[in-house]
Amino acid sequence: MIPKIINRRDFIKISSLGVGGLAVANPLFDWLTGSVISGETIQNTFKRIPTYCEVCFWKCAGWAHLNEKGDIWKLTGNDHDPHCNGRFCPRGTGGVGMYYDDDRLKTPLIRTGARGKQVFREASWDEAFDYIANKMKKIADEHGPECIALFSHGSGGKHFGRMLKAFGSPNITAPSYAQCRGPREVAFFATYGEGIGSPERVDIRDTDCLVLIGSHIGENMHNGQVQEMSDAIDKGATIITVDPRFSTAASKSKHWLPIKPATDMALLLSWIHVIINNEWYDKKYVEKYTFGFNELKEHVKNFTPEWAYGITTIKPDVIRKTAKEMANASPKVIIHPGRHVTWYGDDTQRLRAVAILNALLGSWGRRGGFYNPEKKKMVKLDLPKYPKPSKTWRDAFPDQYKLANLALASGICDATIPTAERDCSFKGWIVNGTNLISTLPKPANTLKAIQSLDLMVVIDTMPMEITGYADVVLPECTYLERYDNLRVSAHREPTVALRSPATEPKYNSKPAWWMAKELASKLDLDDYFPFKTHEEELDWQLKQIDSSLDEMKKIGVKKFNREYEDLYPMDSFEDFEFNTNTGKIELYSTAMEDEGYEPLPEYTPHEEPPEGYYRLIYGRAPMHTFSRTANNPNLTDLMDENSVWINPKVAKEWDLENGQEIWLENQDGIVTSFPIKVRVTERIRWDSIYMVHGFGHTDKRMKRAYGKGASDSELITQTKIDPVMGGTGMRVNFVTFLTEAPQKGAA
Ligand SMILES: Nc1nc2c(c(=O)[nH]1)N[C@H]1C(S)=C(S)[C@@H](COP(=O)(O)OP(=O)(O)OC[C@H]3O[C@@H](n4cnc5c(=O)[nH]c(N)nc54)[C@H](O)[C@@H]3O)O[C@H]1N2
Ligand SMILES: Nc1nc2c(c(=O)[nH]1)N[C@H]1C(S)=C(S)[C@@H](COP(=O)(O)OP(=O)(O)OC[C@H]3O[C@@H](n4cnc5c(=O)[nH]c(N)nc54)[C@H](O)[C@@H]3O)O[C@H]1N2
Ligand code: SF4
Ligand SMILES: [Mo]
Repeated sequence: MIPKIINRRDFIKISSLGVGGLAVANPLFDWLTGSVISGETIQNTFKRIPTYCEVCFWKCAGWAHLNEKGDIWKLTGNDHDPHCNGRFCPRGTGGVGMYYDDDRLKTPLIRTGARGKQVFREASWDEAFDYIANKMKKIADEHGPECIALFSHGSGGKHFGRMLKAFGSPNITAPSYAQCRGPREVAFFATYGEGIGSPERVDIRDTDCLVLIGSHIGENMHNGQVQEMSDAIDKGATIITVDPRFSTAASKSKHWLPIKPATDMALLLSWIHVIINNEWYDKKYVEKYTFGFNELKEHVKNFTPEWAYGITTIKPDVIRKTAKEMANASPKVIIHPGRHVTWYGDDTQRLRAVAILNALLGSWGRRGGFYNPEKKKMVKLDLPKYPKPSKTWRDAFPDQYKLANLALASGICDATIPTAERDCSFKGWIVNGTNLISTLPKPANTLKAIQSLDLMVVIDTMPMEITGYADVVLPECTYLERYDNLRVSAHREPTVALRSPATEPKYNSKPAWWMAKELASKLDLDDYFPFKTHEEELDWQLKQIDSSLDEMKKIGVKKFNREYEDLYPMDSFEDFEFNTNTGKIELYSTAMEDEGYEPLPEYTPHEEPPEGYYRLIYGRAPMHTFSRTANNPNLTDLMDENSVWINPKVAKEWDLENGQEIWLENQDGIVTSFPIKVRVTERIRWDSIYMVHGFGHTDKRMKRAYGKGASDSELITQTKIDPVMGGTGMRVNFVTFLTEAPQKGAA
């Protein structure tokens, strides 16, 4: 049972503990409600255990506090962790709800009925592993081990990845690339020879001007960034937010540019035009470090603010004024690269324009711009060499997506559906910690791929939709009940953080490390897991860097000195060779040109909503993470459904009222499974509607989440694929409203 301490009232009390004075002094702390209790100030704690949070991938390090009975009663941030500075966000604080959730997966399951019908029987771990190992061997014999793919988001991916590479498959993928930040990494790599990484290397703490283009920090609760943005505002930084919606960030901004969606490229090109034409760029920096300035200047000569106005609806004087703000702050200015950037299919090019703008303003490698992160170098485990695979996912896409530097989740999904032309089709999926039904676009496509598999294994903590399609479901214990790999993160200073179990795994659940080792053993791959326990492995690793498991259990986070004093390498204007073909920051990208892509970003118009339809845009709510928190008792107490934001003009036209339940239907006639409540608000443009991702769950085994709100994923039946790296642009769907319940079966 859930201990009393985390009932609704107490949780909200915990969440707002300590906010008091700060909240008055700085309304920005409203965003951080729940995050301002520090691990050092807690009373009533009998014992505290170090961990890092798994509620999202910011991975804040903190403490699980136990009471005298040994129950986990509170989670707080670790003061020495740069990801969180001692404060968890509301989701992190509420993470304990994942442990106490009664709907959790409790024991291994083997499917007995048709896929998706959710007829399972309980099985022992040994039986489940035998089943999987036999199927894996059969697939390897018949098709090759490369025909098994791992989809993973989260810590367990590393363990299953080791097992799969040892088995002979390199096909390991995460939706956080082709459905999230892939285009950004490719664009910055093409420009600077380095990606952005996570946590983003943005020096918001010291910036004078932060430009957010659809990056809704404050609803996107990436902890350290929200805190730094709040501090920057206190210090007088200018915030410029470009968003068709009046986001939380927009409400804290000096300039809100309510852009017509899908037209950001025109605004970016016009800003570049203005900055070059007025000679507002950092001349010394551009001269010393960049390549292709003259080509860029020629390229943008016609992209005037007047031209952009016709496309973006942003007035020319606003474009000029905001460009001037950025120039005034240069080099302490950040045009934020965003994170979920797979929007319209020309995303790599849009992010190239962002990278170029930063280069013109001299912000890369400068204080208040982009810092140079450093990671602690770890000693690798001494494992046998992995077998050399004879094919990879890439073979399914000859001559496509040539700059993709990681495997595409959507690509492997597509390649699983058998066609006459393809020879690299997949026969087995291992799915860990990713609810592909709501994560990949085009759910019907995902289901088609799943139906053609010989083996589907799902490792999860919850009976999410994806588990309903598995042959074998393996219940993982939550992050509060297990060790995991060390968090070795790149930041201003290198840090290493430990996740250790605060309590025994509940029910018959187990950690991913143990599952991967046991499976490896059934596959005769024991040599790849040379340690008896994960604990031993971690202790060995820590000892190589002059620490130990004992030490880390006491401190949770260990900071190391930087090896090089180059946090802001370009501030000194010393010579620097960038990891690009020319050794310079490539305003003109030779890498793109070599592969047949536009070396300078071009504006391409995107399709507009048909009459009576509105563009579907989606985002985050501060108290939830994707679909993974939808059943968390603490967080559903704070928000248990999403709503659809509709402009008053549109609401009037359709005669819609605040709070009214409607269904959404997309351009392909797909209707949401459940109704969603209308929120009439000026905060959204008339040509778009907005909803928070992660709701509208269809799996009845999740009692709190089932049928609450609607799913944006169901409506994403069209994508625009980025030709450069295969990202799936998902904001190309249009919806209309149904005020009556649709006929049964219509959806
Ligand atoms: N329609 C739509 N699609 C999107 C997005 C969107 O906004 N809208 N966002 C995109 C982005 S930015 C990203 S990064 C991806 C995110 O995609 P995912 O990470 O796949 O997100 P979730 O749907 O939350 O799936 C997480 C799964 O992990 C399980 N889980 C949670 N904790 C654990 C654990 O400790 N162990 C195991 N084994 N499982 C665990 C949860 O129960 C859940 O089933 O989605 C992308 N797809
Ligand atoms: N609370 C919470 N925080 C999270 C997450 C979470 O699930 N919950 N997920 C994390 C993850 S993995 C990611 S990737 C990030 C995602 O967060 P971000 O990278 O910040 O944002 P996006 O999801 O790309 O964008 C959402 C915003 O884009 C706006 N928008 C829509 N269309 C357009 C357009 O055409 N142009 C412009 N300029 N704006 C547009 C929307 O109105 C919305 O405000 O959030 C992270 N933080
Ligand atoms: S930002 Fe919040 S949810 Fe994400 S890791 Fe940190 S505390 Fe956890
Ligand atoms: Mo993401």
